[in-house]
Amino acid sequence: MAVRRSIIAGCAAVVLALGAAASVHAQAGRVVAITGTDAMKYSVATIDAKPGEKLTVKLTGQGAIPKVAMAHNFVLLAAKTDANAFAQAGAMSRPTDFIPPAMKDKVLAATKLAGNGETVEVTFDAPKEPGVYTFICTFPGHFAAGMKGTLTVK
Ligand SMILES: [Cu+2]
Repeated sequence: MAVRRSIIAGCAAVVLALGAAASVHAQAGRVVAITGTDAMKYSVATIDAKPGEKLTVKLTGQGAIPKVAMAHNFVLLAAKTDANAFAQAGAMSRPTDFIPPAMKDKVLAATKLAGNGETVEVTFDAPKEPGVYTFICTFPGHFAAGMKGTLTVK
């Protein structure tokens, strides 16, 4: 009985492992590679997507300034979100990677912070509703310096 149970458990583990590998591959979606620099700009500021399209944004920090003073993230905001208010509230939220806890419901997708030489990524489904969605870097001062872009769903 114990032997039979372990064989069944073993088979289940293999099936689970195969399933996980297959779904990781399927979940990557279209990759959008973006670089964030010390100039506080995204190398890609406009992204087009189909409604509901699966996307993986990979953001790489590139520069010479230490992470504590210069890091970047990619935060996609829900339609009609006040990006300026979000960035200002975010600037005071270092423990949550500058994403304001009170406005968390406005976040459609977000990466962690990438310092110089680091790459962070997030996989998400583009909104189903056609429109123009704003993405911003919430590191203090970066949105004000122009670190923003748009995801156009059409
Ligand atoms: Cu930034």
